[in-house]
Amino acid sequence: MAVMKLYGSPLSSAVWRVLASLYEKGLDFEFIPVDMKSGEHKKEPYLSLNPFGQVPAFVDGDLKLFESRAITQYISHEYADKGTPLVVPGKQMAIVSVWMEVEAHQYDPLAGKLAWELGYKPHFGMQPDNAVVEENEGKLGKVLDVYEARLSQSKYIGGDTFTLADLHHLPTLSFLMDTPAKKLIESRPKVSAWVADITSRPAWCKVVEFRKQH
Ligand SMILES: N[C@@H](CCC(=O)N[C@@H](CS)C(=O)NCC(=O)O)C(=O)O
Repeated sequence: MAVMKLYGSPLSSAVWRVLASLYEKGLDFEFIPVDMKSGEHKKEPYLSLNPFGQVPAFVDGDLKLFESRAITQYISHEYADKGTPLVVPGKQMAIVSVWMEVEAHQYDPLAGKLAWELGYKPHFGMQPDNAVVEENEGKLGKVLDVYEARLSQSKYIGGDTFTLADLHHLPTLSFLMDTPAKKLIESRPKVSAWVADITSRPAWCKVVEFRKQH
């Protein structure tokens, strides 16, 4: 059987999300680097894998996917009998889905802006925009207040076990922990304990190792 293929850049947080799910499942895959500097992601043949010209893209046999969260869901369902069960049955999954949506629509737009300002911009030799940082820190703080209350009721964000709802947060959470925005996490005890727990998972440590090696 052909090994599954993950296309992307090792600098991409959306690629790290997919990597985390592959490592949690213990699956074999081939990583195919996409040279974003030369604009490879905006040209054919890459556009036939992701017509929006973004990374990641993913191929498993005759199935072609893009959108990191759709890829992690495919991997979790298709390889349900392997590694960590990242999805759960019935009504519990409905709750996990709620928190996957919260991650994508409430948390990620703010965390992503902060990661850009405080992480990527300095990495590329650019100055962060302090007004954008301040605005988004304020908004993300309010979202994390909801998380603090949620994590007072359950150990993980989607319920009592680690699921995709937690995994989807890992790239930006771990990124923010390397920036001054970590104060937003450290000032909330439940959020802080949750972040420490999920970022110390062996599968996530493998993603961190992957980033160092590529
Ligand atoms: N919602 C998409 C977002 C993908 C995305 O924004 N990828 C970024 C890298 S993290 C990218 O390809 N940026 C280049 C561009 O948009 O031109 C996903 O989760 O896969």
